[in-house]
Amino acid sequence: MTKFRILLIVFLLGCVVFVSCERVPQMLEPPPMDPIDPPKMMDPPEMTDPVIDGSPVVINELMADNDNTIADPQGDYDDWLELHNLTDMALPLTGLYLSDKEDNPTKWQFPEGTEIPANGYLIVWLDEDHDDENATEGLHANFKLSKGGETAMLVDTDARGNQVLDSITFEEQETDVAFGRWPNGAGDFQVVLPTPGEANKAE
Ligand SMILES: [Ca+2]
Ligand SMILES: [Ca+2]
Ligand SMILES: [Ca+2]
Repeated sequence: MTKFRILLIVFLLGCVVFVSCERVPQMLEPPPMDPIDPPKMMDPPEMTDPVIDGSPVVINELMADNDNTIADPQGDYDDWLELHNLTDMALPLTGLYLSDKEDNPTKWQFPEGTEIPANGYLIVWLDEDHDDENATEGLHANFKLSKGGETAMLVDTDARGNQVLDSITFEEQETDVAFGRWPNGAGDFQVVLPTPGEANKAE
């Protein structure tokens, strides 16, 4: 009788283990998952106008046909362009470029040591005069501005990828008439009183 009970208990235990083992794989299976949304692409970053937005220095005024408004340090009445520093810090311009050709944005490079004063102005003579380019007085670029209209561009350094910092496309210009931002430093270009090296004044 005792032997029979032991056998019965062993048999029952065996059944319990067998059933448990059968169930384990089912229990290990992961529960069915809800379908997941496919990963979403990140929204592209908001594009901002690369021109002028954020540029600390802007093209502020230009004269494409200077007959008797202002002479360069060598005494020539040449085309000129005024840059304006919008910040409270003097900024180095070394390595930046000016150009009048969109397909050649690195046409003329600011020489070593060029700086624009805090909130200040800087005149570049656009005289295409190679003697003047080597002159110690004044900045002289290797192109002129066309009276018939064209584009002038301020372009960042090679290291920063030559991004266009500011550009102005102008139509035909009158002799000794200045074209500049109004309000000074921030507004659109319009005919202004010639104020090379100073804040622009409305005509
Ligand atoms: Ca000209
Ligand atoms: Ca000159
Ligand atoms: Ca001015």
